[in-house]
Amino acid sequence: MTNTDRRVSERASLDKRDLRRSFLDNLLYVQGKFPKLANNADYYLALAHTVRDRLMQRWISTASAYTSQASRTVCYLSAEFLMGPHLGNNLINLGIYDETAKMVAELGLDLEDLLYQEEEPGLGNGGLGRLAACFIDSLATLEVPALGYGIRYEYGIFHQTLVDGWQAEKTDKWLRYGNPWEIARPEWTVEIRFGGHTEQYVDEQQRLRVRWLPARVVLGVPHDTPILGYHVNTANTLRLWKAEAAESFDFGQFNRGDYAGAVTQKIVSENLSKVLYPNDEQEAGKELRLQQQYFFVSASLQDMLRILKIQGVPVENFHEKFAVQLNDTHPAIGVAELMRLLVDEHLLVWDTAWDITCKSFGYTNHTLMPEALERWSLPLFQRVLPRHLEIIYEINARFLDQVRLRFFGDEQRLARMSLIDEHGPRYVRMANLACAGSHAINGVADLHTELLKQDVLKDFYELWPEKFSNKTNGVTPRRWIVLANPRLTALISETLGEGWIKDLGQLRGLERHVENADFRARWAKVKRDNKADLAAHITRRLGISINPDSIFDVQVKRIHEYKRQHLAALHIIALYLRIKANPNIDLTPRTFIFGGKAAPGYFMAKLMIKLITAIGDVVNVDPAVRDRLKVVFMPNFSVTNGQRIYPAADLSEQISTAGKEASGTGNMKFQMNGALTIGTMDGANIEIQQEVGAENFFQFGLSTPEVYALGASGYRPMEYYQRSDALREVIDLIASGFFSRGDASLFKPLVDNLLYHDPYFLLADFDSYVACQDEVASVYRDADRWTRMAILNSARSGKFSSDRTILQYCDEIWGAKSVPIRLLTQEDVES
Ligand code: HBZ
Repeated sequence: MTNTDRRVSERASLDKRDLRRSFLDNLLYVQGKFPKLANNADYYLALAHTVRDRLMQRWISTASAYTSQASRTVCYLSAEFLMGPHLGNNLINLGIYDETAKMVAELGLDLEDLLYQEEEPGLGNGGLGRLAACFIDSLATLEVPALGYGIRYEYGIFHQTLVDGWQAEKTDKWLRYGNPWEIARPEWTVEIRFGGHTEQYVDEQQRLRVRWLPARVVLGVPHDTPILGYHVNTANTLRLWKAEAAESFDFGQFNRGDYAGAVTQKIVSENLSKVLYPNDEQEAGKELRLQQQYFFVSASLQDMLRILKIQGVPVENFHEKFAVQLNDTHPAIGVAELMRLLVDEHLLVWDTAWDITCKSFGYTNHTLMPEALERWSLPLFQRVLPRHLEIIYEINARFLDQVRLRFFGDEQRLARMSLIDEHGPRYVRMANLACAGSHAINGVADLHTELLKQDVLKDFYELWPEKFSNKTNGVTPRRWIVLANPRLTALISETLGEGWIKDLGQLRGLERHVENADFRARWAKVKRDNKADLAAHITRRLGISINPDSIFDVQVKRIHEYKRQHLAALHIIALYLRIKANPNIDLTPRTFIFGGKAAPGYFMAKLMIKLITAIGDVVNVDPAVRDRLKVVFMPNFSVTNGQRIYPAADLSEQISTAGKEASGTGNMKFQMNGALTIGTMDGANIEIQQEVGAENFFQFGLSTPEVYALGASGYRPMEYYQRSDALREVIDLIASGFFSRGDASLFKPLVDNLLYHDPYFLLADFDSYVACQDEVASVYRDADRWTRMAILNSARSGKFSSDRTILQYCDEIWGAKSVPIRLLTQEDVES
């Protein structure tokens, strides 16, 4: 080997000595530091580059295999990818986590410290964005050709701090110190057009065509991140688009002397990928959001057409090469954009183009809340995407003809199904566009899919029942067990071998060990150690001391009324009142841990955070409580924080109003890590209970039909308040100003909302919830029984691996198959 050859293979080598050499080299040549001067941030970046080098051979081998093979590629279009930190995950998937920990330890460093240096890419709000991240992990692990397409937001989800118990938002400057995981690909830049008008013309074949004359062009520059599968050679690509101005200066304006005006144009263009919108805000008027959606969808579809061309595949075969999945309606404009590209640019006839479009797209719905269904006001839409509005009118005309034939004379149905809402001011309905242009429509849990068919998408189901199917969500066990919970991973692997990591169903093997007292003791110790770690972290960060032997009762997720964090708050107050009434009461000690962000414009959610922190301020210091209750709100819940929290939880709170939570995925992360669930019969909770058995699940509350019936019969929350002494005392205590230093007005909006409206039925479910929590407390006292239940919960969590979910999408929607990757050698690459 020549010297250069050795350098190249050393950079791909997984051998510990080579890792050390590369690590120190990168510190020198990438960071420009030597050990004496280097800080942990330098060491993190040196290590990140060391790992990235080792991904390259796999990434190139994968790209090369995909270029030469005719396999179908999954294109997952999502406005959000909530990835979490890459370094630890890549070490695990490469199989060099332990080697690397030893290597850095020999240099006097702690791998965990280095991992925590990484600024996580928080390019998502919550479940929907995190689902996309779990899916691309599973696609790579299952060796399925796939591309994730999204937006490279310069600012991800805001950073949450607490100021006097209120949420405060700070911008998330995740790119501040650079991003070692991405590679910009300016050579594949595309142009995205906006605004202007259209005109008709006659082409050479004397056919009438439409030309779009945009007012503005923005560039989309792809930034690629390798997504390595677990213990495979497949490294797929997450391709995120950054917006740039078409010209740094508008020379026309510059020459006219308007330097500032020219620069303003540049800023306007680059705003497109500037910031992630926090959800739950009124969106219909947000022009920039529609522009963002079109920006990344158009860039992605153009990119697919470029790939098709390189491979010499005719555009007529687009759908054979690509399965394009719409992660909710945010990318639904893709239906109209693909039609435009095929008809206006590639000159296909309408019917052919429509056939290709419908065969390419699948649509996943993530919400039942009617107010969350996306729609854009017609004038706004017309202003931003004039050509697409014409295309949508044409799709709509043909679509409604079909409906008219099937449902003769049913004018109301036509009005409901139209892609244009004409009830008042007119809107484009994105869910209707997604349904019309997709061959497959799916919900994300059994109940959710049933409710879609019966309610939100009923008309579409009646027209096309064959398009509908369920795909229950899942989460990746690589990040949520192996990386987050090394102690549990070691115990399980010692017991079952390592096969479970890629085939989570194998966890069933743990059931055989439930009756083994030694195994139970080891299981309990893992949980106890994880709890001690989290307790220490909380004490360090928040100065609250915590008893690791108390029940860790955890609710982490976005803050929303339908998720009912305030129901948990009412329960805490009920326990507090019991102590006040009877100071020596024998109460099972509990630590309530909350985490989650509220949309900045969502007043009630912010007030819920304030209520929780206010309860903590009282309960945590009241000597009468004698440390039996602690209330902690952990600021800035994120993927990174989740990785500390799930492994330490005893009890998982999944207490949404039945029929409101499409699926939930946090519920699955808790279950895998051996927490028991207290939950309503909502979303995937139902399937979790089916798997673990009713005897291993704490169920409470109204069912969906009961919620509907109560709502229809005229729900009067005040009656529940009057009937239940415990409930009345709790509400009265909040209303009195006890938790707000005597200021009775502070929580009045929340209290009044519960007493007079209570749209999420907290008061109706309160007694049932408290009784169920009493059962939790009593079971917890039997430590052995609790541990058995915890083991069974993990053992029966196999269904909720995202590998299972992805295999179902591949078989039933995408028609995609695995393509194993052979590692290219240095000679292959150079020849
Ligand atoms: O998607 C969530 C559902 O609430 C949850 O039940 C489900 O498990 C999860 C994955 O299927 N939905 C979201 O997370 N939705 C958003 O984050 C969202 C983002 C932008 C929006 C609207 C919603 O404009």
